[in-house]
Amino acid sequence: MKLNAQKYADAFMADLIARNPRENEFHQAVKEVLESVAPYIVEHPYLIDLKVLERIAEPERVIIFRVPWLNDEGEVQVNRGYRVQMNSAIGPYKGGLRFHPSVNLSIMKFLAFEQTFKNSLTTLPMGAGKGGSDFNPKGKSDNEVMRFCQSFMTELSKHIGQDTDVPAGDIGVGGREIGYMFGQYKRLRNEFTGTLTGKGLNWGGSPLRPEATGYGTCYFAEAMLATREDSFQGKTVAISGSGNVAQYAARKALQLGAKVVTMSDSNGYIYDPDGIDEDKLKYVMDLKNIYRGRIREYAEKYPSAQYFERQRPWGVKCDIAMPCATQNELDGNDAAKLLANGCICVAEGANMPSTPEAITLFQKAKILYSPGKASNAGGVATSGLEMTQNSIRLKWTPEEVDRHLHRIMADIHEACRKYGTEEDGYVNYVKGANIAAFIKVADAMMAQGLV
Ligand code: NDP
Ligand code: 2IT
Repeated sequence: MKLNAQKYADAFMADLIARNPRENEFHQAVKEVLESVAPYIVEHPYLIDLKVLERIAEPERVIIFRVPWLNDEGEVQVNRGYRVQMNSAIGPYKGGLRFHPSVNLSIMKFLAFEQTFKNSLTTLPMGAGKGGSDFNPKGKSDNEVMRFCQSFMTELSKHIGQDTDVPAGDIGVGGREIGYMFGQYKRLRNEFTGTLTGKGLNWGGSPLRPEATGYGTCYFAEAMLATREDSFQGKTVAISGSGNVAQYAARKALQLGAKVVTMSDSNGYIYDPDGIDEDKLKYVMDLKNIYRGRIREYAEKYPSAQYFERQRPWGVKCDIAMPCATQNELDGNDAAKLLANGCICVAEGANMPSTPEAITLFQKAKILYSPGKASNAGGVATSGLEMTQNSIRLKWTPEEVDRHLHRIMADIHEACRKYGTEEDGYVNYVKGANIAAFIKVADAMMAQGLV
C-alpha cells in the first residue's frame, strides 16, 4: 500500500477499535476490507470527505433483546437475541440468523459487515443484516427449539418485513428453525409474505435454496480452476464442517468428478481415503439433519475411515480445500500444511474461515484463494431469488434457479477478476471482491444523500 493509503488505513482502524472495543472479529473483517479499498479511497478523496467507509462500518441499527422461554422441565431460560441492520443502500436488509452459544455483538457485526459486501456482489437488490442468539440448539428437544423460536420471533417480528429486513438461516438455523419462526411471524402479522427465506418447498421456499451455498462455492471454485485450465475432475477435496454448506459442497464436488476425503464438526474430523461417495454422504446428511448425531459416528459405520478427535482436517493431503464450518477455523499453521501438501485451491464456504495469516500465505504462494463473501454468496443470492418468486407468486423449476445461480457465481468471479488482477496476472480475489462490492454500495450511498 502507498504511504497515504497506509496512513488512512491506520487512522481508520485506530478509530474503529477505540469506538468498538473488544470486538475482535468485527475488527478483523473491517481490516481486511480496508486493506483492499484504502488505495481506491485515497485516489477518490470525496470518499474520505463523505466518510463513506465510516458509515459502512457503522450499523444503521442494532436491536438487542431478551428471549425468555420454558424448557421441557418447565424451567425459565433466558437468552439474548440480536439483529444488526447494517446497510440498506441497495435493498432491504438481508442476511441469516445464527443460533450458537458463541454468538455475541462482535460476531453479529462482523457477519453483517461481510454481508454488505457479499450481497453487493450478488448483483441482486439486497442490503445487509445479520442476527441470531446465544441459544444452543444442541441437545434441545423439538418442542424446546419451537418455544425458543416463537419467543425470539415475537420480538424480532417488530423489526422485519418483506420490504424491510428478510432473515434466513446460518449456523444452527436450518429448515426446522425457519419453519417455527415463519409460523410465529405469520400468526403475529396475519399475513403470508416472503419475510423469511429458506422456507419449505411447499410453502414459499425456492428450489435449490438448501443446496445453494455449497453448490455455489463449487461453481466459484470451478471458475477459478478454469482460469488455469483445470477442473474438479480427479481432484482430492478436503471439506470442514458437516452442516448445510459442507453437505452440498461435498455433493457438488462429487458430481464434478472429485473425491471428497474429509468432513468435520466441532469435536473432530473424519478422513476417508476411499472417498465419501453419494451413499456415504446420504448417511452424513441423515446423521446430521435427522438424528442430529456427531461426525465421529461415520468412522464407526465405515471402517475405511478414521476419526481424529479435536483436530481439523487441514493436515490431510488434498488438491482443493473448502472450509465450510465457521470463522477462523484455518490458521497460518494449517495453511502452511495445505501448501506443503500441494493444495492448489482454497474456496471458502464459511464466513471468514481463514485467518489473516493463512490468507497471506495462500496469496504469497499464488494459489487460487477465494474469500467467503465471493464464493459463498450463492446462498444469499438464492435467497434473493426466493424473494423474487414470493413477490411474483410463482415457483421456478430447479433448472431455472440453477441457471441463475450459475450466472450469478460467474458474474461474481468476473467482478473479482476485473478489480483484483495484479500486474503479473495473479488474481487477488480478496481485493477484487472488496473493491467491486465497495464501489456499488458507496455509489448508492452517495446518491441517496447523508443518511
Ligand atoms: P450448520 O449449522 O448447518 O453447520 C455448521 C457446521 O460447522 C457443523 O458441522 C458444526 O459442527 C461446524 N461448526 C460450527 N461451529 C464450529 C466451531 N466453532 N468449530 C468447529 N466446527 C464448527 O451451518 P451452515 O453450514 O449453514 O454454516 C457454515 C458456515 O457457512 C458458517 O460460517 C456460515 O456463516 C456460512 N454460511 C452459511 C450459509 C447458509 O446458507 N447456510 C450461506 C453463506 C455462508 P457442530 O455440529 O459440532 O456444531
Ligand atoms: O452468510 C450468509 O450469506 C447466510 N447465512 C445466508 C443469508 C441469506 O439471507 O440467505
